[in-house]
Amino acid sequence: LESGTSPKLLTLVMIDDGKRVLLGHKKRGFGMGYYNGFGGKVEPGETIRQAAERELQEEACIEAVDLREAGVLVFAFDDQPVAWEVHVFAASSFRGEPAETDEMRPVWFNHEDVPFEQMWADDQFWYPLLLRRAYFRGVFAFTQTTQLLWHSLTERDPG
Ligand code: 6OG
Repeated sequence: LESGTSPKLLTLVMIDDGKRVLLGHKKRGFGMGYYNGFGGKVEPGETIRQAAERELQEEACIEAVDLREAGVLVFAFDDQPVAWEVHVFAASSFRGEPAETDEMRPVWFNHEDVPFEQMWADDQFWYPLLLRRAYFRGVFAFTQTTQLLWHSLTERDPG
């Protein structure tokens, strides 16, 4: 493989206390205007888990207590040279108080009120699996950045 073909690694942390989920309203950059979990790019020299912890601290000002691997999402965009591999983590408890940052405004949603119409189109498919703690792997193809063309979602053993 050419060096340019390896996927870009990112993280996404979902805080879910069993009744409510904490989402951030993204104020700038990629996915602006959408509600999403907290995360970003894995930096050189850090593990994927460390990146997840760092981004949660940077974007929501909290530290997860019981961070677990929830699944992996692969995004292919027709206008991006490489696929994105997003490692999804979940936690039900955390230390600190969620606070607004330059990037995100945190908002709690009851499970029945999760605003899927203001979220990335893939979320409605994998969120139910996350809630019942099924480890998932999804592949999603997007065009014009946000239009979902195709997807595949499977449950599997972690690892
Ligand atoms: P920064 O640009 O903030 O990292 N992300 C997505 N999340 C979902 N649910 N669906 C998508 O569909 C996504 N594409 C990217 C990964 C971007 C953050 O947004 C997530 C990161 O947490 C395409 O550094």
